[in-house]
Amino acid sequence: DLSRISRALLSVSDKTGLVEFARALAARGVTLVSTGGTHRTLRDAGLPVTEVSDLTGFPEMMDGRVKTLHPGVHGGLLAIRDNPEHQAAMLAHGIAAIDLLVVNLYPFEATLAAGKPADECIENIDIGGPAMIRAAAKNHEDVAVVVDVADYATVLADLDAHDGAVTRATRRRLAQKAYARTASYDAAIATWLAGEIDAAPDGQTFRALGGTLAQGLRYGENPHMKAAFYRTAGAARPGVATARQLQGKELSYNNLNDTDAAYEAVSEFDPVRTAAVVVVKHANPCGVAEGGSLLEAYERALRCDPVSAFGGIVALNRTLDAEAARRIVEIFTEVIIAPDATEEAVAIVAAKKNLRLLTAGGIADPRAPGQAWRTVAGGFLVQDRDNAVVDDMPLKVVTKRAPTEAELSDLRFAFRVAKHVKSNAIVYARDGATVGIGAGQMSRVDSSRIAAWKAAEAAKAAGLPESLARGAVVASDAFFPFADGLLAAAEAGATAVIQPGGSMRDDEVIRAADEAGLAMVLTGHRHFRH
Ligand code: 93A
Repeated sequence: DLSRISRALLSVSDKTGLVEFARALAARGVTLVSTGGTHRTLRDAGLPVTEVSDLTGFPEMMDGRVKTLHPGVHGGLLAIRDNPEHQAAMLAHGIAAIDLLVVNLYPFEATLAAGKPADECIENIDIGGPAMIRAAAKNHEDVAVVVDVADYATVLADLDAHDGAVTRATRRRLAQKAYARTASYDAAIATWLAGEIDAAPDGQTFRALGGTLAQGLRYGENPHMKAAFYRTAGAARPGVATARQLQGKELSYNNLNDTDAAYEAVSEFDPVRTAAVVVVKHANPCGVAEGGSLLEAYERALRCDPVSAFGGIVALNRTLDAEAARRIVEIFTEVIIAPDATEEAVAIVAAKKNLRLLTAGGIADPRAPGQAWRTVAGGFLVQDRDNAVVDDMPLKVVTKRAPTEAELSDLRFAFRVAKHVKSNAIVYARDGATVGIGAGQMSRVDSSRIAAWKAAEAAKAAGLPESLARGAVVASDAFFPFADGLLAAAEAGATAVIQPGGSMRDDEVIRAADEAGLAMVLTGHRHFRH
């Protein structure tokens, strides 16, 4: 579990804390090796230090472009200590093991940020540094690698606590940090080059965030905006990035964004338990339903808001079959996405030349961890994807009346949908189908009113005398700050409510629910989505 540190190679551009750290290493009996500038700094401080050229037998050359790129260095970093063949190779070629690598890279990002000319940026692309960092990190079972001045103290603390050795836990942590550093370094270079180059391979100008180009797009959210679609590295989540387009027009930026919203929403429904369909418009669901078959689920989803469904995206959680396909193609639809499609369904969709049909190859796990990014001016935000699922939440009944079994099932359904509706989200549902959705309003009570109004409109469209909100349940993605949003729901005829709770005025909201005869449950989890 412990790796003794006998020899360290130091090669740093940022020399902050270098002399102190090297002195502390020397005092613990560590032999020091270093590259030109680092060597000079250490020697001037009076420390005993060998030059890397003594190790390689080569002088640093080509303006320093080649200084550590040599088996004398990389063999010392990569050799597996308890592998006899590796040991024999070291012996045969006079290679000495390096147990600790301390590198910080040529300041590419800082050079770029300072607005320096391109040739200077290029000269600041470090090659030998990342090569050594990656080698040492790969061999972290034997080698410790430090890429951050802040970790000098970490290493010294380990050496003192473990008699001159670094623990495996520390080495692994440092290795992870090392790869994160080289990844972000190369991403910065790639992003810069993308901006430098006028036409990328797809004929578009784009800036990569470290993904691989999946598709060049004709334009972005608006025609004057250039755009491209990237796939990120790592385990692929079934969805837009894994999907095969079987037919139809080229996908647009908005298509991809909406298709993602639709497929992520429909992935909340376990295909073994139920068929489910989500219809999305402008990144919001305008109809979601479960059913005994995809056809039934589609019909019921459509009923929620048939006007908005026009030109929508339809996502299904099971293999698209002929009967569902036949019905879907009757209505103008932009995209259909499903885990798979039967041959017959494919043939039916083929009659609509422009309609895009995508098969994702599977259904995503709503509980899977992951990350979501979004840009802000001059940077980006990263957060965990919302993988909270209502089935896992202990629901707390707070009203005098507890929901019935049927209400409870609809409450869960409505909250599952609310997670995928932009905040403020209010969702009316009944018998496993949405009947009114209020999305994206700045005030919760406005979303409540819109959802209730939509439910009334849906009834009219279906020729029904009474609003579909009557006798339905309602979900709110976040707590009701005041009783008014809840009262709007009661007035519309809802019988039960699901919401996170946690407002300062929860008591007032619960009292209002009791007075209106509503059953209410709290989830303790919020599903903001902006
Ligand atoms: O130009 S390089 O890519 N070629 C190399 O072989 C090499 N080895 C280390 N740059 C290289 N380095 C980098 O030099 C290190 O990553 C570090 O940033 C810098 C330290 O140089 P010096 O010790 O001369 O100040």
